[in-house]
Amino acid sequence: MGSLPPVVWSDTVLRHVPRTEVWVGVPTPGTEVPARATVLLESVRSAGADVVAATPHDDDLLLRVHDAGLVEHLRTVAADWAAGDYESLVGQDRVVPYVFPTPGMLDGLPGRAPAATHARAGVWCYDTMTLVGPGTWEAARAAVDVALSAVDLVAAGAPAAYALVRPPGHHATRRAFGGSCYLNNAAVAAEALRAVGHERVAVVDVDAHHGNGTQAVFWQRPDVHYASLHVDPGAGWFPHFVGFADETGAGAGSGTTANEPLAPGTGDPGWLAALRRLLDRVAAFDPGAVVVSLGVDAAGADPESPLDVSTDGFAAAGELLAALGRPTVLVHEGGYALDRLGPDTVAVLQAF
Ligand code: SP5
Ligand code: ZN
Repeated sequence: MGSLPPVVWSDTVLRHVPRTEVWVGVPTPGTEVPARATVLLESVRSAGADVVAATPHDDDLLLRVHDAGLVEHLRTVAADWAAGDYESLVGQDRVVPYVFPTPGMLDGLPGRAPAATHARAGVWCYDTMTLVGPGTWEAARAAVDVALSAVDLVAAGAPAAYALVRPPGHHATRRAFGGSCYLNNAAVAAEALRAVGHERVAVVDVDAHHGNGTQAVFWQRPDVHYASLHVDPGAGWFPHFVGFADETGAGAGSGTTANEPLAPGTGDPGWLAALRRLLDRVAAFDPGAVVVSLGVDAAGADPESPLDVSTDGFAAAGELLAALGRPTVLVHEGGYALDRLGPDTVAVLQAF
């Protein structure tokens, strides 16, 4: 049992309460709950980690990743929804989209900024599962501060630091949120590592789902390598449309994306073999620093993924990630089995 890297924390991440998510038209209980973070905090404390408070950071790095319109929308839409009085009109206090101005809807026409808040709700969002409520913006923005504070620790010489955050980020694209994610914490951390002088940065995404947002942000970037192993979207799993093995980047970023889609049911041997293949590519890229998108929803017990990774498997993954030998910022992503979150996350962190 080694000691853990420093853990960065902010109470404000607890303020996002999804309550329900609309899936196939039905409000189902949200799984990305505040208790995830409190369970993780208790687990890392019990394992002896130093927990340090996040410090505020301005929007400069956030705006390298996200369109200012998305940021402004998230900052204001909950208050606008409350003022629109949807709660008394229809009993809904969460921002829920009902129409999406997709390329197919506009079909080349010049779409206008909508007058109604319930129409605006679909402009910056791509699913019906990622609702905005009171506190969502505050929590999502705090998560970015936590990730940036973890980068600060590594920039100051720590070999690794863990950003204990929620809501997660890797499904958030430059101009759209979804998949329980609002702001892409890991992508902002990668930009921050670039900004402190690392010429090449790798993002290794071990969450059970493909990080379509992070891949999209860095798709054409030669300086940031995105590598992910995840349940095969071609087998019917979120994010469905992307995350396939033949997606390897474009333009100047050709060859700086790598995906290892895995069959549902894949356990430790297949998962770790895929991680080794990805890490060989990352080592050849020779990054100055690494961001790990640390989702632990590949756990066998997880309600959101059909992968079957054990706590020993996560410990082995931690050893492989640490063996890259690069300064590493670990940013929490998914993991929804509350009894597995702590042990699996600590198992990864102990290797550092
Ligand atoms: C960060 C992360 O792990 N996001 C996962 C988002 C996956 N969401 C897809 C959900 C598909 C339907 N799930 C049914 C559960 C209903 N509560
Ligand atoms: Zn996930």
